[in-house]
Amino acid sequence: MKWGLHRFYRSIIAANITKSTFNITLNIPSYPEPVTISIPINYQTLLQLLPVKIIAISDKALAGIIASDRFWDEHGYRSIYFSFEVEASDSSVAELLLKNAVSWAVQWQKLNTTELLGNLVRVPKETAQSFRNTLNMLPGNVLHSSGTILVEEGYSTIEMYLVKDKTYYMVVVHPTCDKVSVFVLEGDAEISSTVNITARITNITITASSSGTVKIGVKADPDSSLNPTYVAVKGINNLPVIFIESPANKSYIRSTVTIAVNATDDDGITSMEILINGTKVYTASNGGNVTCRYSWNTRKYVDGFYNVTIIAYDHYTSTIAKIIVFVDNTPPSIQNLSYTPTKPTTGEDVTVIVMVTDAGSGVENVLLSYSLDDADWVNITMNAKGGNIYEATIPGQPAGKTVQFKVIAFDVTDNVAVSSTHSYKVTSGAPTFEVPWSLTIGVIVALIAVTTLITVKKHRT
Ligand SMILES: [Ca+2]
Ligand SMILES: [Ca+2]
Repeated sequence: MKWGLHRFYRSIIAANITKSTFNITLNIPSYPEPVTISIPINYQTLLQLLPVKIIAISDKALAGIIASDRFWDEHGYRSIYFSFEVEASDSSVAELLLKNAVSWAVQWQKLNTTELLGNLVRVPKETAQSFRNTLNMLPGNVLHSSGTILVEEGYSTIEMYLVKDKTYYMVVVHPTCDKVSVFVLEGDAEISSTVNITARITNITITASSSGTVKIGVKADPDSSLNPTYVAVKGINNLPVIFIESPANKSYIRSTVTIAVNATDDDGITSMEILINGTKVYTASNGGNVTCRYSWNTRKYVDGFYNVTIIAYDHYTSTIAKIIVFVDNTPPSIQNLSYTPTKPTTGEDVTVIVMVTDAGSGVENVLLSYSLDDADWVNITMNAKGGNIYEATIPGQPAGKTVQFKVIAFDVTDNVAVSSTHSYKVTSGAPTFEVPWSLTIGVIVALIAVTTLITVKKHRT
């Protein structure tokens, strides 16, 4: 470590920070190449540890005293770190330092004077309020927010997609440094103004000359080593608009259906997803493809209700659209088919009665299909009689005709069920003559009348 802590310190304050990676380049004198170390940052932990205060530092920065006051936490504390062995000195100054350190530490008390911005960066309450006021006054929506660390020689990178000729506002909260500077690292944009809202808040206006990804570098004022910082970017961004062409909301579907979706957006659709009952079944492969068609084979799903969710993403946010559909791949059930009379004679109509039910989408249509002596089949619609009963009549036929018939039932989604085929042969009715009951009564009445007449005549003679 001959090259010293000082150089290591300089490497840290010259670090480049991208998203959650801290990239440090070390120039080790006896080593031919610079050594780059990438350290993943756990912002939740790191930003909570800050700030610590440097109470004193020696001329060459080789010795110092650092103090920390965790005053916002009910389990907080005060601590002081001496980078040298202060107790080894017999000087009265050393003793005073130790006494004062202990005295300060035991006076710890919780102070409710701060709040966590974005649950990450601790700032005084008035700074948090000014930050919110500043954001509220700017037009548009918050497109980006993050906690980061600003260093004085390197920079933190904020990456964004900017749309041509649109204006964006980057509000930076820097509770431990007086000034920040911002510059365009990559991309077609320019910083049009930098305004200090308060001592700890800076508003930077950025305009884009063409649409695309822009990398903005942010660094701290010189003489500020490591600074917890909160950044929010605001600009006008319209939400993606989704139009579901098919299937219709609340519709019944069967077999294979096409989920056809169209999405549009001011800064472009970056991707689109289709989810069925929460499971992703389709992801649009290329950005900017605003129409997607997904063939959904519903036969792989059991009958019932399904939520179809479409999510369309632009560069900052997303829109969700939902429909509900009912899958019905099960045909209706045909039961209790009967017909009367079962042995019709010449010209006698035959009535067919059947029960048809459908547990899914419901019965749409029931047909009676019949054929005379194997000729073409004729379909007639059966009448719903209530209680799932359907009825139709096969017209009377001449004797000798053979009639075949069956029932065909459709549900709302066009699943079809066909009954077994029944048949009967029309007879002439001649071989068995039966006297109708009314005729029998008439004959008896006539016989009684004749008998009575004869009896009366016998009495007179
Ligand atoms: Ca948009
Ligand atoms: Ca059905």
